[in-house]
Amino acid sequence: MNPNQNIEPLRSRYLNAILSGNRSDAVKIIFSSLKRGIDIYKIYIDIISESQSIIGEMWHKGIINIAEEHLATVTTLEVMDALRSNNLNNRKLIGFKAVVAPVEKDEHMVGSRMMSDFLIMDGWDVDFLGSATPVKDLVEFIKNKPVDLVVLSLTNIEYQSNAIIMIESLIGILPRPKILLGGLAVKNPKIKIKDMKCDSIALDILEGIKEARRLMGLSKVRLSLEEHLLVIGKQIRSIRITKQLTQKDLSKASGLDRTYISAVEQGKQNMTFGAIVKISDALDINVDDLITSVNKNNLLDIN
Ligand code: B12
Repeated sequence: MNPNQNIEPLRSRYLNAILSGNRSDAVKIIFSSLKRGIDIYKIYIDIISESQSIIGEMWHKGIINIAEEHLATVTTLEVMDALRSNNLNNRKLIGFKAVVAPVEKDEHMVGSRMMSDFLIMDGWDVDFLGSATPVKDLVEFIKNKPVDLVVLSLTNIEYQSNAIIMIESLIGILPRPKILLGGLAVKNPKIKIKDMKCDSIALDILEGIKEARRLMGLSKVRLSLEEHLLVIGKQIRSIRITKQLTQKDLSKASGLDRTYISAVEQGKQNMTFGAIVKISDALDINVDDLITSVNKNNLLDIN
């Protein structure tokens, strides 16, 4: 399958699966999309997140009731469990602790759970607190354990005063954790950015992960050799599939053995520079683009 293909049919199948609470179908749709080369971030955002928004809108419009909405949401959370577990194998722990919580009274929790999963896949130790934690309890919770970063999610703009109070209370904790804010409401024109005394505000999950790292002084991400090889291998596989080439085609065009290509794509082959040039030529891309893809993709291709 071409990774750039129209994602709509997959989303529609996924939506039907979660609406009927069919966990096994939902997991199958997501994992087969992953296998076919669809980027994991695209899966989270364009399939899972979009479907959850559609489900929520159906509830808001009275098309489904709260029980049906809950069934779909719980099914999605189970799919996210499976997806996250599948992506932990090659993760390198970065040694920082984060607490992720929606602001007080905000019961929208799927977005913050996604942010939490991405942090875990990025190597963070994360406590995810589910929905609507009261300020007092959050502060007590954090006082009792050293936390490097508190990630707050604000979905409903009506609760922005709760976000402000929460941030001000967290600022008083010693040692003071860094505070990052995100969520649907931060894009709302009614948001009072200047009243939010947090350390950073991120508009989406990828920016959130980058900001989280930057706040810890990790803006320059250095990858190990294994991680470089994994990212380059995934990039080669993705470009090969986009160009509708088989491994055999790429082997023939590059003059490299098919088993070598297979090992490269799995990140198991420490390529010579000559092999990188041959593969780039065969894929009709610049060597530079292949190498710099490492910097662009290390946060996307967390697995
Ligand atoms: C699903 C949903 C619900 C579900 C929530 C289920 C659950 N357990 O989470 C239910 C049915 C419970 C619900 C209830 C309500 N909802 Co509602 N809901 C939605 C809906 C349709 C989708 C939200 C969602 O889950 N999206 C999927 C997730 C994955 O996306 P997301 O939350 O945006 O998160 C993404 C990003 O924002 C980001 N992100 C999230 N958090 C963070 C944090 C950081 C740090 C970073 C970097 C990124 C990040 O990452 C995610 C992936 O991209 C939205 C409208 C919409 N289309 O978005 C309305 C919406 C948020 N709800 C709304 C409202 C008004 C309500 C109710 C007040 C309705 C009512 N009358 O009771 C209640 C409030 C309950 C409460 N106390 O909070 C309004 C809010 C409007 C506003 N004032 O801001 C919206 C916008 C609908 C609308 N168009 O009016 N809702």
